[in-house]
Amino acid sequence: MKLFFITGSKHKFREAERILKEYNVIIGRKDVECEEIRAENCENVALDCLRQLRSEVNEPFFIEDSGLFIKALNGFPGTFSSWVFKKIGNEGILELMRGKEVRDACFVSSIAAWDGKEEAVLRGEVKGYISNKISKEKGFGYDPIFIPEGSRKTFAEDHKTKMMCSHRRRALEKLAKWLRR
Ligand code: ITT
Repeated sequence: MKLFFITGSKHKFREAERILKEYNVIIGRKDVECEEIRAENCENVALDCLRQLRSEVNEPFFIEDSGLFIKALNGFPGTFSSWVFKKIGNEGILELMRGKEVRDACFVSSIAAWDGKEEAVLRGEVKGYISNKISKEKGFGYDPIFIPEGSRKTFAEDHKTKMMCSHRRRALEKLAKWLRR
């Protein structure tokens, strides 16, 4: 079955392509816009988006809504992560976090999928911390400021670890399992 990942993000697509290949799931990319609703959690955003796109996309597909939830900021930027990143970036987040001792954060990935018959919502998350500075290594989005639990390096500094334990991997593994059901 050919499965499409509908996303405007090449980075998200590349990661998903690599991870799903391990499960013999081959994906293609399509970039079709959907209007993201305001919601407290990524699952609702992803499911609403899936339902909007079902009338436009005829093949099996999935979409993903991800977000960074920072404890000391009451979950901000959460479902607004994409917009906030464009507006204030990692510099802005570190500015908001200045002087905060509790640096816990959680990256969430919510996938909404349609296999031609049924729909499903699959969630993955990884707990961690917001670093004190932006790491210089490559990595997209919030990768240069997110340190996963049990590590001292950001996702940008240690991409190998990211590919093993990320929010995206955890949601994609559930997707692969659901497709095989
Ligand atoms: P689509 O909605 O078109 O898929 P997007 O980039 O808008 O692409 P999201 O709304 O899911 O995707 O992403 C929310 C933000 O979180 C966005 O700014 C990303 O850069 C960031 N983000 C998502 N996953 C990330 C990851 O694995 N590492 C670092 N930042 C990530």
